[in-house]
Amino acid sequence: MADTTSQFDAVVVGAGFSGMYMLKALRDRLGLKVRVCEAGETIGGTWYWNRYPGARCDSDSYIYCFTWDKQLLQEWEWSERYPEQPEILRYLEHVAQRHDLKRDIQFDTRVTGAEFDEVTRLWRVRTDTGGEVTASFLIAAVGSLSDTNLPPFKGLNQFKGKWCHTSRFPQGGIDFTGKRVAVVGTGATAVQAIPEIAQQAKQLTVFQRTANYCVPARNGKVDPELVKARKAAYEGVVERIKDSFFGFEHYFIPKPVLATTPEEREREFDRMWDAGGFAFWLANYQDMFFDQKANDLCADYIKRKIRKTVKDPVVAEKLIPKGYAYGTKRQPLDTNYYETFNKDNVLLVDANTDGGIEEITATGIRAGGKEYEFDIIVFATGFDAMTGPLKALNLKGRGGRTLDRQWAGGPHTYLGVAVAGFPNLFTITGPQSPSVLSNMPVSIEQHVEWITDCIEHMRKTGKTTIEATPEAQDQWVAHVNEIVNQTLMTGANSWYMSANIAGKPRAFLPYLGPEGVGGYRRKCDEIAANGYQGFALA
Ligand code: NA7
Repeated sequence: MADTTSQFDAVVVGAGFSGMYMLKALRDRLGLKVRVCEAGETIGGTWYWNRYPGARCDSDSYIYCFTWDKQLLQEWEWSERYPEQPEILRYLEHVAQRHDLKRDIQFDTRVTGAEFDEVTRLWRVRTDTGGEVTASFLIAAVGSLSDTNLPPFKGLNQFKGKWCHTSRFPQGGIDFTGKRVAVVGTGATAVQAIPEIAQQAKQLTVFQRTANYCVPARNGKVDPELVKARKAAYEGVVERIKDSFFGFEHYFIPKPVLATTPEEREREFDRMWDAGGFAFWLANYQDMFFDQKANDLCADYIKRKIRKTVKDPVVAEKLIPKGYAYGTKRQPLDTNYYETFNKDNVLLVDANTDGGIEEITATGIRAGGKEYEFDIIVFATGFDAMTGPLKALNLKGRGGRTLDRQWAGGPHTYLGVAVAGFPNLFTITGPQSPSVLSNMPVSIEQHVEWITDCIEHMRKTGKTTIEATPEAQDQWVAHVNEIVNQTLMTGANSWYMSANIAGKPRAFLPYLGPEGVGGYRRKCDEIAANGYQGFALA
């Protein structure tokens, strides 16, 4: 689109699920003049960038979509239980076309900095295309997992083969046929990619730093009768996921696992295991998140499954998670992941038993003093989650303050949607909101609607700025930490705990509310109904 105007009511950064809906709501509901800046060449965000083999959503497709377009809920047909990356992109392209979104999105444009001008009360937003625009509101729709983490491995620049990160996979893919391939990392991404790459590669070597607890995805076609029944009752589905703990139709078993008989819990574990997906994680016995003994019972079930699936007992032992509680790292969903290690062309190099990566060499990787040769290295090393993409915006709030400085000890936000000292900035699914601990579209829609209502309220009441108070923010941060400190989550070196990246201050990034996304939604609505309690409006 032509960059002819420079003054907007709102600038939205990012055109994934959140940016697209934010544009729709502000433009078509409130009639605002909105500009969306998107670094990619088209819409999609996370789903534009993450095009590695096997990339697929881990939420069921019938709830991984926009629920505000009721007609589309009826019309759109997903091909499988979990939508694959190209299918999600097709869906989002369809939404963009249907709601004429692209005319307000400037593609191939990365926001490089933004400052709040305290005199004009406008945000001045700069981009890498050299442009500068101003806006009353700045809305970060940058995604929680969009800032690539490529660890500073020594020697990467001397590698003579091809390498890439899964979140910046080349368009058109990579042909692994006949190649010696390394995958570094065993998180949710690698668990999807490894079985796919192993089918093509001559030799695949997986470098594991921490073994993960994987549960079966059980992807496949959904029974047409079930699809029909869900469509007929979509309103109920939407109400339930909005009011649920994690934005799914999953509910904890309230009875403590420690109060069950071995037979009873084995039956329940089998049922969840057979259901596939996040059932084993999010519809398990609730005490497993709080009590190590309860957790051990769930973890033990998975360990037995791993030992049963992986034929070589030495490899199986390497794949058994150790040293942290089940469910405290993001649950990877497995489609032939463990089976892949039974293949003759697949080798597992485990940092704990074989030695960690020391260096990337001209011909491959040296780990544990041993040289491994590769044609291609795939880094599935994750993201600087949640705070990374916001810091990368180089924001300057009141008095030139920066997030880098304010968040030196970890994120400080109010509700995960606002930051004290940064007026008229909203962060969709920002740190300390349920975000990544929920089915993302549910949390995205909640934030977008709350922000839209807030801006509408400001316009009706003649307010020009809104800003979280430091007191409300401090209380929120304390509340977020107090709750998570009662769980086992803090014991894992997870990206939830900011522990995947050396030097990142250890802090829990999302919000694990006592009543989940439903309770968080009620809290946000109550704050709005009480005249935006904890915010200063001027
Ligand atoms: P993750 O879950 O952060 O996984 C990254 C993997 O890379 C994980 O196994 C890491 O080991 C490993 N890693 C990271 N840094 C290094 C270094 N320096 N050396 C060796 N290995 C390393 O990212 P994903 O992309 O898989 O998933 C991110 C989210 O995307 C996922 O949770 C879904 O929400 C979608 P570690 O476990 O930290 O020891």
